[in-house]
Amino acid sequence: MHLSVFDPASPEAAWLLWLWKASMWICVFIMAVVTVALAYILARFRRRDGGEPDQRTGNKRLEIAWTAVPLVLVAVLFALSIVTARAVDRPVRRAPDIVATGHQWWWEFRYPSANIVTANEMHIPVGREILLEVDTADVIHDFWAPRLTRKIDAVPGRQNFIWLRADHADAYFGACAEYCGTQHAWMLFRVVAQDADSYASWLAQQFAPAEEPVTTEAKQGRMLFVQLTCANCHNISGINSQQQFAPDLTHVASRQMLAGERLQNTPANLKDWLRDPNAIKPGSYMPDLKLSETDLSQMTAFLETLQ
Ligand code: HEC
Ligand SMILES: [Cu+2]
Repeated sequence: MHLSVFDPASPEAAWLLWLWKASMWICVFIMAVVTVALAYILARFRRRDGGEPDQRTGNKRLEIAWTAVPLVLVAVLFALSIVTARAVDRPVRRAPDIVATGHQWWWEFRYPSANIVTANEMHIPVGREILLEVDTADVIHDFWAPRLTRKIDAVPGRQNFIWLRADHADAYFGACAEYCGTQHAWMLFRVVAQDADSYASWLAQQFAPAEEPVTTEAKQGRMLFVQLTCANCHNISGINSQQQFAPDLTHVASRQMLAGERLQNTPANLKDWLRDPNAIKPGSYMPDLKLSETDLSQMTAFLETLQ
């Protein structure tokens, strides 16, 4: 998983790279003209024995040339930008496939028609145009999956839309691209593009309610989840519902990473997170719940059942 905008994996990202290259070559041209002119002028008009070269003011032809040429270049850049914008930002005439909501400091991904919700790991089917609605629960964030499409801000009180498509099955890097507070740098996410079959089974798995724990330890953990305040912030379908303040945990164990890509999702890391979230992500809105070592083991055992 890498972030390079130079390796586009969708038509939209390819358009953006094309625009970038066109602008770059125009800039290279300007720089070449300026450098050559400067070198020529330095050599040709350097001070010689005869003292100062003769001084002149005003040259209509030159003035017209250095007004007209930049004007043309700006017009060309403008036209290229319009063409790219039209290709990337197509009109929105239907309901979104996915609603991405930025939170300090994690991403919620809601699939209205499949009735599922997940965090920091967005799955999409390969080769299909996905319409994404981008919202925020608090401050301004920015959704950016550089190999898949352009950036788009998540602005309070606004619904923004963006088209997205991945041409190959892969995991694509994503980030919040608008400074949004202390843990902005750990507000990363991934887009997992899958073929139709594995995407369908992912949807089915995420839709299923949380599994009932079997072991005593996990059962204890489930009880703790309800007794402690976890359920005030986190949703686990089948236990409580409709909490949207924090990541949905119904299938937390199925995800690759935790806390906006800050940690690999392993039992040991999960336990560390529960021990003191602020030691791992200082400023995080998940409080240290002062769990005992026994509580930690039970809670971890329970969360690990949530495949
Ligand atoms: C005050 C609200 C609040 C409470 C109470 C709370 N959490 Fe959290 N939790 C959060 C927030 C916010 C995050 C996201 C942190 C981030 O990534 O910046 C989070 C993240 C997590 C994550 C990582 C999820 C992921 O996919 O990245 C787990 C697991 C978790 N909490 C478990 C628990 C458990 C278990 C409890 C109870 C012992 C609990 N939380 C109590 C707010 C809360
Ligand atoms: Cu941010």
